[in-house]
Amino acid sequence: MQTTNVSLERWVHEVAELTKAAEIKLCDGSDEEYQEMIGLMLDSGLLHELNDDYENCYLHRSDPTDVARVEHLTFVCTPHQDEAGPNNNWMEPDAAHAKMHALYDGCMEGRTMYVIPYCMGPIDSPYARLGIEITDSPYVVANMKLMTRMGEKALHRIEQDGRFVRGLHSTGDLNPERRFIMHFPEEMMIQSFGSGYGGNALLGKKCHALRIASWQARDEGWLAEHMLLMEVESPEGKKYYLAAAFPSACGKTNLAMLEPPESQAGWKIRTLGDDIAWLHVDDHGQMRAINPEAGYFGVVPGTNEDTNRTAFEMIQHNAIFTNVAVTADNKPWWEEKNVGEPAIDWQGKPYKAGNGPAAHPNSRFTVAATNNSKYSPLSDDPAGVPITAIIFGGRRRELAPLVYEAKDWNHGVLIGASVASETTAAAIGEVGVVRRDPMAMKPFCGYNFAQYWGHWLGFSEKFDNLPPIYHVNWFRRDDDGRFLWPGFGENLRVLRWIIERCEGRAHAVDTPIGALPLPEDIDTSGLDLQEGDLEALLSVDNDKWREEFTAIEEYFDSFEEHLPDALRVEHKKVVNALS
Ligand code: GTP
Ligand code: SPV
Ligand code: MN
Repeated sequence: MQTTNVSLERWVHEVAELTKAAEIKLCDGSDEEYQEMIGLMLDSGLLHELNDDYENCYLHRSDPTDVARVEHLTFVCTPHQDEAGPNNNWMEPDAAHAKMHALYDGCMEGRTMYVIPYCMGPIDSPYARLGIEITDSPYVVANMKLMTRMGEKALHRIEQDGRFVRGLHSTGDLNPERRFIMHFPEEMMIQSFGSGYGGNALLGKKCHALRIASWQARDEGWLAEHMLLMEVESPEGKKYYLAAAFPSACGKTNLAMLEPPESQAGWKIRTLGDDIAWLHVDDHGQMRAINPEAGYFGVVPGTNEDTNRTAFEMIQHNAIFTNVAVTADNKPWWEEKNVGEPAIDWQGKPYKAGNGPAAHPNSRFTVAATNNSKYSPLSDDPAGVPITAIIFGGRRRELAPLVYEAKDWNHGVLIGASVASETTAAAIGEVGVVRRDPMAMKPFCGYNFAQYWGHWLGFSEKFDNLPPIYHVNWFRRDDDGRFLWPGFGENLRVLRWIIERCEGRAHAVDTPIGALPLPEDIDTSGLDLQEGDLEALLSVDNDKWREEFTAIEEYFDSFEEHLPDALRVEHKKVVNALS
């Protein structure tokens, strides 16, 4: 272990002593090292080769009890429970440290401990932040290589800056009874034990870039958000940058890589990020954003030529698949792939119809962002991109219209804070139940939501030219369960209305919840919508919204005296308008 950072050196040796690791390997992030990890995992059976048509692609089957994030085992550890808020599980830091210390004791005996330096954000960006993840998992090393700027350059910057987040991860024995994801924001520390899956184990992602970063962002005056970041270029060549927050498995990756349908000729989409954005207001008062990540850990099921051709092609080379099924000729397979038949399910058993889906509903791909044909080179711009509009959204089979616009920033914060969405397979627990998921950050905000909303509201006190805020819902259904809106590439039609509004050109009608387009304000050329679908998608039922606002108020009340007055004021304004 070679580093000039004395405190890093000391910490690594402390961890090695505690975990009794046989060997310490400092990762350099090279392609050779990546191939070495792949080789190790092929030998140990952690990875499986796939058909040669999928060049340099591999399959990993995680433990069947370890297939998604575990919100009930994820904690924010602060001296006072109020700091974590009712939105987080809380543990007192000393108790959490003691618990984790006991779990880590000897957990890497006879095994290699990998030390991964990584940079979240463009390596030379003032907005980027550094971290070190220590792990005993070669799967984590390989995934971190694809998803972050990892290795020598990151270590060099850590040695220059001195500040970095410390993350310690061990897969342990994968016993769900001994699984914890702990955050110590004041110590800039993450401790994860007992899971090898996604956001539980790839600590740069949700643990660092959202939970710890949101805490830092509050202190430093910026925002760390669960948002995709995309460029939309008009046929005239004008570029717009949208940041959109939807809950897990609610369409961020798909929107970020949107393929314009034939009817939308001349429009171009480029991806900056599919999951996380860090937003800052620059010296000129312009809100800008970077994507801290450098790769995608995306939902596989549902990906096909029609829904997302970009992603479909992107995962045919240099990808790691986790928990998909395979065909008889050893190609990865998943529900709605629309080609091939499953032979072996995600658990490695012969596939039988009636035994549930062949691929796990939360099966994922990992790829470097540069695999994406719509990758924007601006992803590496240290200054980030100027934000045209912020969009919130959720998965609501009822109520929420296709799109509406906030009256101003503070009303937009209320809209964000009021987001509710049906739960998905991205986290362990029941699927399809509506729960409140403010700003799509319920599982990811590293401190009390009440303070977080206060932080958002504070932007309108400090800055004048903040981007307008919108809400979208691609997931409205009729009584038979049919989606009213075709979604995917056709979502561009809605983005076009948003962009036209930002340009001051498009028409809208005021309603108590915000401004909506009329059906004729949305381009529906070439769409085969059923009679009345668009009207239903753009209708606001005041009675139902009054009920919704009662539920929102009850939720806000759970934050007691911490709730910002300005949010109550915004809530009251809408309630008055509704009655
Ligand atoms: P995380 O990675 O968990 O944060 O998810 P995400 O927000 O990136 O969601 P993603 O784009 O991966 O979509 C999740 C699921 O929703 C996939 O199965 C998609 O096929 C489906 N989906 C995405 N966009 C649309 C849409 O516009 N309409 C419909 N009906 N389904 C969609
Ligand atoms: C999410 O659940 O929002 C994800 C997947 O993006 S994970 O990395 O597992 O958190
Ligand atoms: Mn996500």
